[in-house]
Amino acid sequence: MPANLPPQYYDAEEIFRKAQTPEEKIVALREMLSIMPKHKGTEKLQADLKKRISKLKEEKEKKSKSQSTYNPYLIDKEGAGQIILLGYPNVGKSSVVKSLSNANVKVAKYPFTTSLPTAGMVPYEDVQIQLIDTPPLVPEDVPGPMISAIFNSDYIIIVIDSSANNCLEQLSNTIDFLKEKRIIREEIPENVRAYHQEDILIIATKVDLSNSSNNLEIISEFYPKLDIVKISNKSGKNLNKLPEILYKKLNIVRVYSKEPGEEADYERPFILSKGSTVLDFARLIHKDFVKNLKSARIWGSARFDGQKVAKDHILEDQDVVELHN
Ligand SMILES: Nc1nc2c(ncn2[C@@H]2O[C@H](COP(=O)(O)OP(=O)(O)OP(=O)(O)O)[C@@H](O)[C@H]2O)c(=O)[nH]1
Ligand SMILES: [Mg+2]
Repeated sequence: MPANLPPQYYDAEEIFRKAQTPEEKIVALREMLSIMPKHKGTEKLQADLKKRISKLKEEKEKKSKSQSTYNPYLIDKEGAGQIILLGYPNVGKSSVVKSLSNANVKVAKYPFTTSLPTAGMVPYEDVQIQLIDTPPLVPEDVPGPMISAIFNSDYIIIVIDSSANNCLEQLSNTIDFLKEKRIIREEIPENVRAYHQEDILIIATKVDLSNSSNNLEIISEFYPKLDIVKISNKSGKNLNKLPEILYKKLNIVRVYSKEPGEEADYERPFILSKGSTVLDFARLIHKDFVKNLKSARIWGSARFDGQKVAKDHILEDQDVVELHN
């Protein structure tokens, strides 16, 4: 069957050919994969692209392990997922991390307070989400290691100060910067997409101040489809909604394991990306499980509790799974 690839695919292929670093190559290959129509005729090509992506990722990991150069912008992942906050100076990034976690971050009236990324852990139900506070993003002057840190995160949030006169500019310049670095692709505002996420979340801070509602009206006229959470670190407005929003944006599911004849282990959920199957879960537990896996029983998303399901059954958030081999 012919592949019938659209012209955008060849554009992405051209970018791939010109790519210099493994990161750039991975972004281009991912783009090729997402543009490619998914049918029988492209199955082989899809598999080939996926293989090339995972090989590049392995190379990248090996390289970063062997390299003794330490990147202080890169924070090891912890918890259910890593979310990075990006935005102009003084917009309230550190305040958000301080409001939601125990992290000891510095908040101050003057800009350029934060000089290196710092992580805070945000509790949500039975998981912790890693939220990264970053130094202010000045589009013309972002250090390379910071860009690696953005690529490395699982989700990006843009923080804007809704009370500032340049509020719209803060947003559009940050979006433009992310587009230029190919961290976000496709046209904005029609459909904002990042290479590794479905959408971008905007946190608008300082809604307790007077200019805020006017500015936010202007922003929603320019960007009618953007997902904006309006908060105040001062009054606390909408802060309580954030942990759940962060969790949902990570696009993950929690799965609890259960041994036959025993209670499920609710203490330690396993984290999988949405759409993962019983087999993916088995892979996470132990490689021997994958080899010998025959079936599984599920409590939660199955039609009835303890239902026997096949290896390719897709898991839902908070499923309890018992593997049989
Ligand atoms: N009124 C009000 N002030 C806020 C709010 N959020 C943050 N601030 C204030 O804004 C100033 C800057 O806050 P930070 O959290 O340090 O901002 P930042 O984005 O981390 O700044 P840099 O580290 O310089 O990039 C501080 O004086 C905060 O108290 C808010 O929601 N309302
Ligand atoms: Mg700061």
